[in-house]
Amino acid sequence: MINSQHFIETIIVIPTYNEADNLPKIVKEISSLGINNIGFIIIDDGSPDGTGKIADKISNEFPGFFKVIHREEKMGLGTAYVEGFRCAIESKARKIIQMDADFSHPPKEILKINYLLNSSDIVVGSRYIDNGSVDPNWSLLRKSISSFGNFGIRLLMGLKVRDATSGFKGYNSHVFDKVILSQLKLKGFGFQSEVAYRCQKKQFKIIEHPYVFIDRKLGKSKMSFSIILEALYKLLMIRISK
Ligand SMILES: Nc1nc2c(ncn2[C@@H]2O[C@H](COP(=O)(O)OP(=O)(O)OP(=O)(O)O)[C@@H](O)[C@H]2O)c(=O)[nH]1
Ligand SMILES: [Mg+2]
Repeated sequence: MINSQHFIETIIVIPTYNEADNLPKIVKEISSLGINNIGFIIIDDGSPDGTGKIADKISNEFPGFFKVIHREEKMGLGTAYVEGFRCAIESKARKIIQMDADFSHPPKEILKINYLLNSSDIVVGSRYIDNGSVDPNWSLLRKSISSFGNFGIRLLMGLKVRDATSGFKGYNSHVFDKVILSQLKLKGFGFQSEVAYRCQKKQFKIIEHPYVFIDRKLGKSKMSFSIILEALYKLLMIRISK
């Protein structure tokens, strides 16, 4: 249900593709954190497992702002976020928090991210600062892929943020007055770093907040060296284009 009379302090933006089991649970857990005037935007890409229908059902029962954007087919994380952010800005939310649906980004950290947004422009959930880490159960190979990707992207893009590929971030909505959504190019994994790069160029105040990334319990990870190499190449093109 969309209740435009609600003042929205914080909107949680979640892209979904086949998250039927996770979505109801994560919305419930976030709602129980006690954040005032919280809203949700779900961007579902025609998930074959029916996530879109489940999102509609939650929306009908939710007592505040809950918008579901349905897209016909899988079009990538980056374009889903761009649509979600656009909708969040239209709804005049003051703060926008992006996260995955699969519990890799622990919902309880939203409380701190939301709070830190009172004294910063952007908060980056970070696995690579003290008290943050990747999933302790990851294999050495998966850890190496993640840290190689992060190190390579930081170097390539000159990024100061320690977790350059984080998908767990909060923004004060005024950030998008300067970071222009229509200019964001990357559709996949590289999107997170492209946003970090464009935010750094606009000299926003960025705080990193540590969290422990937990691997999805359901489904198999798609991450690989080839995905990272593709992101590195596309990010390089962005860096040398201006
Ligand atoms: N709308 C939309 N959502 C997507 C798309 N691809 C992934 N997602 C969602 O974006 C979030 C992050 O995607 P994941 O599949 O968890 O990506 P990941 O964490 O790099 O990979 P895993 O290790 O498999 O978890 C999840 O909530 C997904 O459901 C897409 O093409 N469209
Ligand atoms: Mg995931």
